Amino acid sequence: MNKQHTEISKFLSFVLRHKPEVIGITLDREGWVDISILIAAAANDGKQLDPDLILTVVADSDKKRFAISADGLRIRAVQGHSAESVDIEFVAKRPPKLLYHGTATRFLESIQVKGLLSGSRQYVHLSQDEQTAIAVGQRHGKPVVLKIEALLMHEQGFKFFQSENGVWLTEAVPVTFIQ
Ligand code: HQG
Repeated sequence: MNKQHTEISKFLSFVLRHKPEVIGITLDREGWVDISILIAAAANDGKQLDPDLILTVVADSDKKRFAISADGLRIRAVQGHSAESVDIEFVAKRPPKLLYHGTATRFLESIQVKGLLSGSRQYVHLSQDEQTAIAVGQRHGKPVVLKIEALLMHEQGFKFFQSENGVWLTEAVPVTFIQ
């Protein structure tokens, strides 16, 4: 991804996950917006996008952050939302025995007391492998990887979901399930 594409990806993450109202668009409950509406709204905000550019950024996104609807007309972020208007109906899924959460060492003390909380996002994000979790944790500081007893949680009634790009989601993780 070149610099221009990374900038567009960040812009799309911002408006499609967090603050659609900043450019005057609304997302439906499943997080979708018409690509043509997005382009027009972005133009009013001084951001020049076009359909090809958007499709390129979506295709090149390392984490597959975005999806295009089957008819090619709409776009959404597949996970990571904080916007309250969005409530994607993820299908509950049985997780593997262990999932991983990458965080920074400075958060450990609080996590040991409160467990993992979703904060401003709708879900706690969990990774399928330790390598991915390290990269996630590094964004916040000195990384540390927590092992989560996901299957045990699932067996005790906690719901797990997996977004289209493989990220596992759950509402919160109580301390007892964190190794
Ligand atoms: C921490 C990226 C103190 C939590 C990644 C994390 C991911 C607590 C931070 C996705 C806590 C929230 C999400 C507690 C949790 N006390 N700190 N009780 N409970 N935390 O960015 O998981 O590149 O909202 O450990 O790849 O880091 O944006 O969540 O460190 O999939 O596509 O609070 O974002 O994807 O930080 O990352 P975030 P995250 P994208």
